[in-house]
Amino acid sequence: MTFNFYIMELEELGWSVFFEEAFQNYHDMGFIPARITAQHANLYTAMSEHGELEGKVTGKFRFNTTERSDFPIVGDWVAVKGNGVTGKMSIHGLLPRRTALERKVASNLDLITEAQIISSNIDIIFIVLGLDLDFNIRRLERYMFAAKESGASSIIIMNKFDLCAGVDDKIEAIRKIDTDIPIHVTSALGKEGLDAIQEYLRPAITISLVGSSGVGKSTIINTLLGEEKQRTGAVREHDSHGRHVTTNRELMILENGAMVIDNPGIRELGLWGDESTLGSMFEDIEALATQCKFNDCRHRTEPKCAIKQALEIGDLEQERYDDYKKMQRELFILARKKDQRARIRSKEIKKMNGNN
Ligand SMILES: Nc1nc2c(ncn2[C@@H]2O[C@H](COP(=O)(O)OP(=O)(O)OP(=O)(O)O)[C@@H](O)[C@H]2O)c(=O)[nH]1
Ligand SMILES: [Mg+2]
Ligand SMILES: [Zn+2]
Repeated sequence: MTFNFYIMELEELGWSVFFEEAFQNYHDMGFIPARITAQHANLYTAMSEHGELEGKVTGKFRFNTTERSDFPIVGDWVAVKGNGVTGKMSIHGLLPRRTALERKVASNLDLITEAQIISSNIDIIFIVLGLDLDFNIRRLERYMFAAKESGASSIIIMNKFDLCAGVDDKIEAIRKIDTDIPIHVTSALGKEGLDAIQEYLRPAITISLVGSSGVGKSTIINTLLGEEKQRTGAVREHDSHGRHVTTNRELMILENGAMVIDNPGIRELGLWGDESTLGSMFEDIEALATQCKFNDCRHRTEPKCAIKQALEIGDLEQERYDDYKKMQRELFILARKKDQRARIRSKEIKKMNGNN
């Protein structure tokens, strides 16, 4: 017997055949599945058939895990030993992620390049922009890249409409990057335009809100929740310290059964992924490149270069092209670092085996 008022069915938490199959071995060993809803340092909270549970990963899990991205994060399904009476659990395994929103993090002066998972097993990403802040299409491109890489679908919310005179030119700029992505204009504070957002909130659907600090992510969630659950805050001066109001990720369950993850504002979204995703965002550029005279045209001094021609006559915006090159270069460097890292790893493993 447990003391939880309401015990959720796994399907209500987003469980599906995908996880069922991945869980089979754990099931045979007597584990139960749970979905991570919050994390404070190394202490996790999760929802399960036994209600809410709290606990850490086991020593063995820790020992066997080298990549930061292989530790559980909010949204993940994990295999646990749990006790519904005490509310305690220990986490023994991490199930594969159906979708994952990732970014590159550089630590130790960029010596270690690794992925940080922002949220996992999400269905829809809400990319939130604040219409009061300077509209930066290049920053948005990075969010759109990460969203595409994630495997989830995404929408754009242009919030704080009450502080902005016009949005048409901004929408037009977005349409140049993506002709299909749904764009919604809202005022979370004035509770305007949120009916359209409500449509996305379906039972067992997981939504993650991302965007810079102060754009109104938590305010949107509060409005959707119908209560002031998430702390919100005025945008302070653009100093680099202590500007973020939300400091912890949390998965919340709305009354209608949808789940939302509030995220701290992201200052810089380092690209994590591969070039094919970039190609799908810049199809026009890739198509132009196929029309260059030379197959290996670098679009610099080569004659009959379709890209240079398009730039000259204004068919292709210089800024957009520059950004494409920049992102391409960033992904190239990332791929090289990943390679280096994999080589070091395999050397380490060989060494270890050799010493045995
Ligand atoms: N005028 C106006 N202000 C808004 C709107 N939405 C949010 N705000 C205000 O903007 C400030 C920042 O909102 P938050 O919801 O805390 O922003 P956030 O995106 O969660 O920020 P972080 O948690 O730091 O990432 C608060 O003072 C809100 O009241 C809006 O539609 N219009
Ligand atoms: Mg917030
Ligand atoms: Zn060319």
